[in-house]
Amino acid sequence: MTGMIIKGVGGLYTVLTDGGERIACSARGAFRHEGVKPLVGDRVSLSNDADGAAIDDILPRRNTLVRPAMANLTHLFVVIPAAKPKPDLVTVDKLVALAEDRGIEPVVVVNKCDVDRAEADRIKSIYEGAGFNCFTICAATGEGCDALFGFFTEISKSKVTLSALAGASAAGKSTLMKRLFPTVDFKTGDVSRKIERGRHTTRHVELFEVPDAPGCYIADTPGFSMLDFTRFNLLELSSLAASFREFSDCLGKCRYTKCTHTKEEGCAVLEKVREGKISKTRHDNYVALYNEIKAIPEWKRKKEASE
Ligand SMILES: Nc1nc2c(ncn2[C@@H]2O[C@H](COP(=O)(O)OP(=O)(O)O)[C@@H](O)[C@H]2O)c(=O)[nH]1
Ligand SMILES: [Mg+2]
Ligand SMILES: [Zn+2]
Repeated sequence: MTGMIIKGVGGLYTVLTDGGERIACSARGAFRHEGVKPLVGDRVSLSNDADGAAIDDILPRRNTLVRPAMANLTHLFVVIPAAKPKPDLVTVDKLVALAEDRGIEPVVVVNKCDVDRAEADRIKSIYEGAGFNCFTICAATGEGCDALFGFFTEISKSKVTLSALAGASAAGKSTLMKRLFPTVDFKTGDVSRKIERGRHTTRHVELFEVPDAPGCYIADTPGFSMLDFTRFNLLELSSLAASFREFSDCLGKCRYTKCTHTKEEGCAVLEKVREGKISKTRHDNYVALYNEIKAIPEWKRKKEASE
């Protein structure tokens, strides 16, 4: 039997089998001797024996996140408030670049469009212009959410998708989760998780399937701020430009082979910025991130990467 781990607490896993059955199981496979732990999002093979069901093997992963501990993320929905709090697009572009770097499709959701519609539209045009799917919504009233929910259905039509919401505190992630899963009591979940966290310091991730979008799973990751995504050491300076998708046509066309695309003469990226074909905001944020990564001393980068 094969399936996907949708929940894991203290060595006990819930696997949703390809047949649609939920099975509680432990891990028995040889991977345990190699120090490999099954993660939420893992595709696994499992079987029954006298002791009950257990995971025999973990199928190859498409990617792994350490914090939150999960595997095989396909989409990262970056939630940006149009206002209250003021949107921080440098952080947004950091999340987007890190997702790109790991082969996770970033999708931009501009929330609170009721508070500042002009700003919501401005942000939308930046990200659509860069080549991303982008939605403007008001999670509080549900305005614009139908298009977003339609997108969930669309991406999950031919394959299982596994998404997470990321974004600044108070962007509206919890409000959106409640709209997606009106019957799930995330609040209760939060409380019990807090108690568990006090005891073991682990953070549990749980996957929920979107009603009306079979095969579309969203990770509930309470109380964490996408730590993997905000620690920047995981992205190399050399791969930053490739993580800005609208730069891709320019790469390799600059006058200098070692062009950093920040200020050089004859830079093909800067040329497109001047022509208005690449958003100045996105390029400014690229330069900000470039300088931020460059300022991390090598020893610190290595230390953080091994933590
Ligand atoms: N005006 C407005 N307020 C919203 C909207 N969505 C969420 N909020 C409010 O913004 C605050 C933060 O929302 P929350 O979902 O907790 O954000 P989170 O920290 O990203 O989970 C709450 O007071 C929400 O009621 C929206 O679309 N419009
Ligand atoms: Mg929240
Ligand atoms: Zn260049």
